[in-house]
Amino acid sequence: MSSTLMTTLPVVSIVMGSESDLPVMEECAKVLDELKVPYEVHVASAHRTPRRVAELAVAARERGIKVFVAGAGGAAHLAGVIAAQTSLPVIGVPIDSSPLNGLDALLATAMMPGGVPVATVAIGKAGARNAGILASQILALADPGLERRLLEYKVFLGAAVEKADNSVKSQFRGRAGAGPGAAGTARKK
Ligand code: RP5
Repeated sequence: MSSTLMTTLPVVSIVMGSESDLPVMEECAKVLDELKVPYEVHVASAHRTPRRVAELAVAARERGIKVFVAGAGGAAHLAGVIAAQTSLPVIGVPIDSSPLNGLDALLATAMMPGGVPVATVAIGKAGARNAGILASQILALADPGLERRLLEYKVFLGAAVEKADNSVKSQFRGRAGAGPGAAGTARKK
């Protein structure tokens, strides 16, 4: 019962480069809510408020933070700049906020020089959600309760696919060419 996550003090720090990134980064917050992982949220920009980013990175351990999740778009240096100033793990979320639809942010976030890793997830909302799950998986190494909630989440994901499988099969049932209870070759033209 000595787990850090038994407290309400934040253990994940979500940082985004702009308020315009919030609709994407909200997905990270949502999954942390579902998994009951306490977090803090900041807007700080590697380019517009570099000193603020440095303060957040350097003082994170003192605040009890264990993992950073940093999301930014365009020339996305936020995750890398945080990683440069802390030994905490940093997960980077490339955001599709530019004319290049996040490809620029993906490369800027992932292509870090040797020695300064950023664990980069997919572009956009799926990436933000995965960042929350990955942060939780890191924390779960020392938290059996969280590990249990992550396993329950996997069961939930599997059940959703099985439900979809049944739903799609029922839509094809009775159609010419469809096998018993399955899609079969019904879509053959
Ligand atoms: C990046 O520039 C931010 O992370 C955001 O994705 C993008 C646009 O920011 P705003 O101009 O909307 O503030 O630094």
